[in-house]
Amino acid sequence: MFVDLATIQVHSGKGGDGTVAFRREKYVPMGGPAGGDGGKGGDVLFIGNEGLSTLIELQYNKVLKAEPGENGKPKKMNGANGDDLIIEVPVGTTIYDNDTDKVIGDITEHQQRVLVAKGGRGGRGNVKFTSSRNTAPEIAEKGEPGLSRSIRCELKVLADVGLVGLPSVGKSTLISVVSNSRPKIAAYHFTTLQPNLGVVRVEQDKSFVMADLPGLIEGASQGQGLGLQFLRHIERTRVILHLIDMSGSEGRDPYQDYQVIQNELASYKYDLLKRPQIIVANKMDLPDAQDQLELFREQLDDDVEIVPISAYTKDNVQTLLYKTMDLLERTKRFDLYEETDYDEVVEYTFTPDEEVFYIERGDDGIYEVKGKPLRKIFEMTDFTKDQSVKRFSRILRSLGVDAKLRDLGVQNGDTVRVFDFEFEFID
Ligand SMILES: Nc1nc2c(ncn2[C@@H]2O[C@H](COP(=O)(O)OP(=O)(O)OP(=O)(O)O)[C@@H](O)[C@H]2O)c(=O)[nH]1
Ligand SMILES: [Mg+2]
Repeated sequence: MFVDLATIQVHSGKGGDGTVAFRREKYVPMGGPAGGDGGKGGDVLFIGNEGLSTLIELQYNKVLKAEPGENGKPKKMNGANGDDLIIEVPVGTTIYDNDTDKVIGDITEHQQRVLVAKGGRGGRGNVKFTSSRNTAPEIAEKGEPGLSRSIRCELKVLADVGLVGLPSVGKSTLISVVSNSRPKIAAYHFTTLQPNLGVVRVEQDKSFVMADLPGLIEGASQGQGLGLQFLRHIERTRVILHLIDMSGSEGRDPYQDYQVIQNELASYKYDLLKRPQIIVANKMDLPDAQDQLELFREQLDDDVEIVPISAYTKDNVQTLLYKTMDLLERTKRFDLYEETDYDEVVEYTFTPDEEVFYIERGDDGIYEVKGKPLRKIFEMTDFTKDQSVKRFSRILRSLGVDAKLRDLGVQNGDTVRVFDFEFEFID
């Protein structure tokens, strides 16, 4: 089954906790501190794989976690780093932050990597807290917590040329006669329900990738039918071949058909009319086609080239391919996303200009010390160890928390809250 949209929850690994340990060996009278550091938590990464063509795997795995780092060990041994979580996606997948709708990365190459959540740093073991003042520290940090993010993946097929048109105009027939692609062809509408890609070899060393897309209908850009899903796949194509059934079969009016599709391309979020286009007048082997084509030429006032063909008899198809190749060569590559579509945060740790802490007064009148950077220091403190708690107090003092509280009128013995913990303020 073809799936081109998936929303998942990812978690990077928590860092391993640092350890408090001391050497206890024979013949070593006073063993020094020997607690190792925790290992780093695993990152969450996406990687492009050209062998994949659907996001179906992600539909069945909604929550994905990288491994936590291992805790530090005695004898100065550090914990092992947690394994990264590497999520393979087809080339052409855009990765969004589902909460902000910003693009985190766009995978357009095989093996391209996008980091979405860095694993937590390992906590330091007591070896690292040894100093001349404290030669036997009972202090170790806990590992830094991992990150959780809601991620949306959208697959937008990578093709140079996209076949666009109403249902049954002959898109699949055309790709089947010019490429290695063999999609289903039938007289009923919506025969094609997923994009088919084919390589078109024009000359010995000239080829391009063509995408046969599901038929569009009026209102597609507003989500009519499966419209938006289909339009998404036109986004990356550089040249559009707009197919029209010039025989006017099924009582259709070719010029009206043309306008319906042009309207949908114009109303889509990226103005798809900016893409260079060739109008392919198909089914020219049918009786009324020649007359209809003349009428069409009179009605059309856009400056777009019209190439009449019959996909069925292959008449003039080679000319169409040369003209398409020529247009492709004159069309620059473009970036699908603008800078403003991208997530500004490059690495998901602290934003440098963020205030380390701030103080608010709670509903009960108690002062509360908060702040994301401080939160991390708090979460990495082992409050079951006296020396760790003391160290945390020292950090608060050096950051200026005590001074600020004093300025606010907090007195000795008053209660102060730091996240979930209540402390007695002692000057
Ligand atoms: N006479 C004639 N019939 C054609 C030609 N091209 C396609 N057809 C017929 O038109 C019908 C629809 O062709 P498809 O290639 O399936 O059309 P499509 O545009 O892919 O249709 P959807 O996938 O439903 O959007 C089939 O019965 C084809 O045999 C042509 O050049 N001449
Ligand atoms: Mg088709």
